[in-house]
Amino acid sequence: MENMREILKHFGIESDAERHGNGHINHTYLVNSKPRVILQRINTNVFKNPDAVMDNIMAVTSYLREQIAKNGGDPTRETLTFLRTTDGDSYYKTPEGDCYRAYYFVEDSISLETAETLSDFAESARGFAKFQRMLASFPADRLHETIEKFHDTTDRFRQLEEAISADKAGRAASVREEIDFALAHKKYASIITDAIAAGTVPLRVTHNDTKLNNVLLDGATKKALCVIDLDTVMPGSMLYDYGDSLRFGASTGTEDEPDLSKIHFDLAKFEAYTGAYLEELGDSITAKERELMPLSALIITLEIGIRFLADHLNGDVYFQIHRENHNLDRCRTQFKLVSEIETLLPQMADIVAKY
Ligand code: ADP
Ligand code: GN1
Ligand code: MG
Repeated sequence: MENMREILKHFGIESDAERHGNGHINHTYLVNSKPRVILQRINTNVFKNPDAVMDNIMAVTSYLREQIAKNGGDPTRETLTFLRTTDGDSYYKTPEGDCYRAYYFVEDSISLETAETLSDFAESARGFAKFQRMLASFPADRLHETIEKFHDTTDRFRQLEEAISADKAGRAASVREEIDFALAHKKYASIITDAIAAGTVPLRVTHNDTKLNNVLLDGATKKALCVIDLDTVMPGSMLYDYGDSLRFGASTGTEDEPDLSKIHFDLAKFEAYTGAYLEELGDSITAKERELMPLSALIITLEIGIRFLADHLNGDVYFQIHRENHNLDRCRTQFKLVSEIETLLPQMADIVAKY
């Protein structure tokens, strides 16, 4: 990729790069330099203010570096290390306005798309919980809100309703069943945001995109190593982080599985994640947060489901798609999970109470 060679020169690197990873938002490349590097084009349609994104990331990673060193860890493997451009900037903007950043590839690590074993999934819980703990004393008002109302489920419903009325891609009539499902579950939307407003659930510095593939495990020990994909680190509720991990990792299938008979919410995975998460967080979690843990998995799964549905209605302008009706398939797995979680809530509450 000639274009990538030119861009890499601005980071002082002479090398090739190839596409890498399964993210839905940024364009990620693995660079064959020594040491290897990740080059990423920031999706500026999603992140309208790349300066704010990079300012957050540089502040958070340098804070984490200090914390990790203080705890006797290895900052070069346990957080991301960004390269400066030859002009000393945290990202490079091409004459066409594309924004690229570069950071070291963490060697001998793995990034999972599905939780194959309970212990790998429990490790991911430890990774995200530790991340939250390390950032507990980070000054939250230092952070920019990189995407406004990112986890405001009520506002996500407003956006869905806008997409239904606009019907830009002419698809609304064909997804009546999914639209009806979404609207029938709207009652859940404001539970976490209301608790934040009432002060019973605290705002913390959270990751906000805690999919399994956003935490690296050590390839040799399989222990949680490094939390990545830091674009959405902002003040938020830990409930969205906790719930989002379960949405993705406690499903028995992939997020875009077209065969819904393969999609179930796995209580054993729920327990593995919950036990490890609570153990790692210790007593820093409040009673209200604990109480809302089971519902949080439902609420975030509903939220992401309606975002996929809204994007399908808008003509697939937000999430990268790789086939026809990809966002609709993604929406359907989420709604299947919502239905199952709804019936499992009492059992999930019993599990939370055990830890
Ligand atoms: P996106 O925002 O598109 O999800 P990510 O930052 O999550 O982009 O990167 C996409 C994928 O690339 C990750 O899921 C992971 O598999 C891989 N990856 C990203 N950064 C690193 C890194 N520093 N070391 C190893 N793998 C990485
Ligand atoms: C996107 O970038 P990626 O693939 O890690 C999205 C998340 C969704 C997720 C669904 C900035 O995450 O909010 O939960 O897809 N990120 C953004 O898979 O919108
Ligand atoms: Mg990612």
